[in-house]
Amino acid sequence: MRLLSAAQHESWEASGRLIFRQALDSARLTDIDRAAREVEAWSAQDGPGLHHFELANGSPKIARSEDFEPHHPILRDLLRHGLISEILGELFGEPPTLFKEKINYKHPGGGGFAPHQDATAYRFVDHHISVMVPLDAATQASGCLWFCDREPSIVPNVDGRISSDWVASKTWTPIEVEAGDLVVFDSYAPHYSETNATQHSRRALYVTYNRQSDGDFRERYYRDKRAVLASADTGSHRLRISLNDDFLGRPVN
Ligand SMILES: O=C(O)CCC(=O)C(=O)O
Repeated sequence: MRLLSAAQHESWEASGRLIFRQALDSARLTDIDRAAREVEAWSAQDGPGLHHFELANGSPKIARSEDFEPHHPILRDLLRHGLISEILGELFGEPPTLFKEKINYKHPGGGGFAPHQDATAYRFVDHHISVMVPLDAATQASGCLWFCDREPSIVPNVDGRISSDWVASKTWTPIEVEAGDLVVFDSYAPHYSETNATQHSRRALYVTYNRQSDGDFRERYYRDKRAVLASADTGSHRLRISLNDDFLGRPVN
């Protein structure tokens, strides 16, 4: 049975994004929220996962956690079974394979992301689809995602940051969401977000998949990413948390 309507498929083909309002029920959301807080606590305890910190509103804050799926059964279940996998299966036309997972916390003052396509950061496979699972409301003030319509290929960029002329030539749409919504987007869909200018956190879990027939690269992706970040020459003014040099948060000294 098809999960998505003809109109949803049409909208996906045109824009490279789909929004599902209140797709997760409150019991599921409570479990995910608790799990995300456990992962956040690991960052302060030298626990499992890959964690990145930024200077936000004058003090060090956790900016991102990654590579936690093997260590958290509730998140593993969410990422590998049920609604999200089913939506991805229908969009890919075959079962999805998990490529990577992350939580962007965007606590008050937390940095935004310059316009980019995820495709320039995701090695080993040409095409991915990601799902944003908001854990808090994301508004224009708190740094929601902004998209323009999908592109068929990589657009002009430097280290993943799309050129400002190209950005200025497009129309960008803010996607404001609540906890419980899902935003599905293609790895060629250009997007950006602003700094969180509110007093509330804007946490979001992002989970990325590729087609099963393209192979399972999750372990290799994290091995490669840890090696690249360890050798990245970031200078003192930029913080590198992605293989794209797109994060606008400030480094902790
Ligand atoms: O969470 C955000 O504000 C933007 C996320 C994003 O574009 C990314 O992590 O690549």
